[in-house]
Amino acid sequence: MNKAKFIEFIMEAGVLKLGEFTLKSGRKSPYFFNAGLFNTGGQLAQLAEAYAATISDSGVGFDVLFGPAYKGIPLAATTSVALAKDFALDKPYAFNRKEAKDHGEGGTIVGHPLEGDVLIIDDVITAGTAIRESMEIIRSHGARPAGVVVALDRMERGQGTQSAIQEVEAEYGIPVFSVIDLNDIIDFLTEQSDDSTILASMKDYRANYGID
Ligand code: OMP
Repeated sequence: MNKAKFIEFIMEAGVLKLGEFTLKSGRKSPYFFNAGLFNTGGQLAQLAEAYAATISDSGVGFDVLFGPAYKGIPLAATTSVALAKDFALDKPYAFNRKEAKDHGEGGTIVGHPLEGDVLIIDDVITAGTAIRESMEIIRSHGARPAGVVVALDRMERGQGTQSAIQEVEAEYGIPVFSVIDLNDIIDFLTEQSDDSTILASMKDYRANYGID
């Protein structure tokens, strides 16, 4: 699926919405990507295929695919299926519980133990807060982060003047890959949409919160 087809897909699924939204960071955004709204098997299959293609194209080496709770759980599960079926890459996967269990199997990690090089799969990076939490989980299990793959890179400034993704790459020495980024959405809207107000607010947002 190329980028334009992926953007059509997420708009039709109601996952990418245009309007007015307040983000976790407090920023007011003219668009929002809600991965929780992928809610059919067919949609998950298409989404997983897009993540798997991005991982395969990146060539990143890893031992375990890790999806942080909650939204990362179906992403890790379905993407590992797509990697095995479509890309002959049968990799272990894992996710965490938010609450530790003190009986039965115990612990916070479900699936394969977090060991070796761990590729994180998540929905969106804005300011990088959620991704840093995943890094801590991986390190606390004695494993190493190998990289991050997200559906959408919002291309926003992180804690300093660089983008959140550049900061994560520099701080942890790992690559970050995305299926699409904000520029892809703006390019798509430039070609498809005749609503110049939306396009203008997207560009304003990029000018305010993006990097130079
Ligand atoms: P950071 O932790 O700032 O990188 O923001 C990423 C998280 O914000 C995601 O994991 C979501 O919980 C949420 N989010 C979205 O899901 N979609 C968006 O378009 C924007 C955000 C957000 O609040 O920044």
